[in-house]
Amino acid sequence: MKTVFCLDDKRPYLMLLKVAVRSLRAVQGEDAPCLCVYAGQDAALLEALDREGIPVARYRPRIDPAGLTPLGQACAGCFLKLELALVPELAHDSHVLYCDTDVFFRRSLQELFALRPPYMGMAREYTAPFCHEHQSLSYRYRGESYTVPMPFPIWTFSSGVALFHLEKLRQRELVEHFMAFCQENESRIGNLDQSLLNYFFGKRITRLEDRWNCPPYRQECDTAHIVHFHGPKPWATGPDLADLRINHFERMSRLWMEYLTDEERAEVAAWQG
Ligand SMILES: [Mn+2]
Repeated sequence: MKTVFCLDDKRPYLMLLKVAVRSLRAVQGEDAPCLCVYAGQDAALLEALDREGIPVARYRPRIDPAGLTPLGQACAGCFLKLELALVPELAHDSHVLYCDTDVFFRRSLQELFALRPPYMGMAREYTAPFCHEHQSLSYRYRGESYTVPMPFPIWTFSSGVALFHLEKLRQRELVEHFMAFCQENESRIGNLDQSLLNYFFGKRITRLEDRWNCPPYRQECDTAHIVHFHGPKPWATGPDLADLRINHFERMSRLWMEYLTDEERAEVAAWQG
């Protein structure tokens, strides 16, 4: 199964991606299949991906950033994962493991790769409560109107790691319906791509165990297979989100830094904040 990442032209995300792929290869072997779906136009960045040996699928998103809210536009890259079933380079992949670039692999993924969730598998997110102002959301597709009742509020699934059953999403125009839902409702939801997945797919999402997506600030992180720098990024030292730099954060940051060259470490040190 391919591990898929998405990237636009935000420079720090390239560094995150490099470590994600280096740690993937450390855990799964040098030939672990991966793909970077790239929505930008930066030749230097493409060169960097090439030097790193990361295969790239250049992709023009269906969800046009120009049609999004200001917050959506600022975070446009996060919506790319919603379109993986439409990426031509993945047309023959029945399942993929999508991961944010801010993850870091620590242990084998074999058990995760063996799972076959009916639609998608995602782990729980503990810091984002499930809440919404709407009883239902609607959208139009091919002249018809559809209503999506909001799922019963239990918890929110994190979109940082998602095992997508792409074949299922391509059946019965499900992904087309989802795109129509996203385009119409991005302005009505709270938490970007994650809310769109949670609200549209609701109970069709299969829960993954916490070890497949664990933030460093949770105590359980020590035994996680995939660490997700959800919240403060590994180089963070400033006051922003300082309350989440607890438990294993410092140690996981150090482990993350070990994947960098001296030059990269110097670059990262200048970001701080
Ligand atoms: Mn993330």
